[in-house]
Amino acid sequence: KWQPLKRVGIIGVPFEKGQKKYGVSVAPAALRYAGLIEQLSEIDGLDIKDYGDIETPGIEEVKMENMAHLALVSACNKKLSARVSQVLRDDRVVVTIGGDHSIGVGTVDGHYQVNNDMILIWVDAHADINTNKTSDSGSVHGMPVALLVKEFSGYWPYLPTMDWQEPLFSIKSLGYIGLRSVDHYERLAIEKYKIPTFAMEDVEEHGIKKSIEHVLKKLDPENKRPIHVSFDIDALDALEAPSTGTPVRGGLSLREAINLMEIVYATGRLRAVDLVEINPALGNENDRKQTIEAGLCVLKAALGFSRRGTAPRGVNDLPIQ
Ligand code: 5AB
Ligand code: MN
Ligand code: MN
Ligand code: MN
Repeated sequence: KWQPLKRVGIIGVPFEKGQKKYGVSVAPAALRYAGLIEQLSEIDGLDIKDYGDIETPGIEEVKMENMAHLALVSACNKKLSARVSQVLRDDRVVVTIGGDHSIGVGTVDGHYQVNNDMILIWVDAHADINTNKTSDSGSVHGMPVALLVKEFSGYWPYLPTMDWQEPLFSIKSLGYIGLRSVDHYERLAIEKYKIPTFAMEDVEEHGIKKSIEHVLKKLDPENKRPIHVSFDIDALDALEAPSTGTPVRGGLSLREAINLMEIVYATGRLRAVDLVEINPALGNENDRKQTIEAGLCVLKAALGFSRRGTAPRGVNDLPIQ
């Protein structure tokens, strides 16, 4: 009964205050400049609408222990959440281009508002499930999952400016793929809450196809729940996607990431994809080009691009002379 939705809505989020390096906020412009809309439009039958960028100027900072720029992160995510809900209500798959991964708070919150039965696949080298008590960096891009899940509310203090966001999403609806740089308390959380996790050694053992299939089956044995994939470009091997703030060697190949997305697409249940942490200011010209190209390949696979190619519609012979 599920069919891939051929209508797509694009949101750009030029936001970088969830981490410390300059440049992630340039990614939406860089991807658009590289031909994001044009390339997606070439996919058979896709109807693309660009919802523009989320901007939140003039927000006043608040102080929060070991949590940088909370008020800015909060304001951006509040606006983003509303936009994500709007795109889904317009009956489109929402594609959000970050920005750093702190924007996962807004995309998942906005998705949950519309589909409260959604499942979340976090594809990342990192687990992003630190609280301000467990984080070594104090950067919110390492905390979005902890902010989102209701099971974690007791681990947070009162967070000023975050009243709009009620964590209702359950950790039981979350799975991980690609992990290889997990902090100690993050690992404790994964074990305590039995989060279905295919870290790199598990991908090694089962292959990427079985890995994503196992996670999907575990979270949704009846194949009936909408899917949200939050894809951090650093899930890819640092040699394949070098222009990112926290690169880690030994990650997914682009081929594996494409295959993962193709499998999710084929379910017909993909309703939201985030592509985050591309930082065009890091590395040289070639690094930047390679990283952006990899991001575009991942998105195209998620939206039904076929590596086999597609014959022209309604035509059954080559043009005759
Ligand atoms: B990313 C680290 N766990 O909390 C932390 O890129 C890294 O969104 C977070 O996955 C990486 O600072 C955040 C050490
Ligand atoms: Mn991340
Ligand atoms: Mn990461
Ligand atoms: Mn990163």
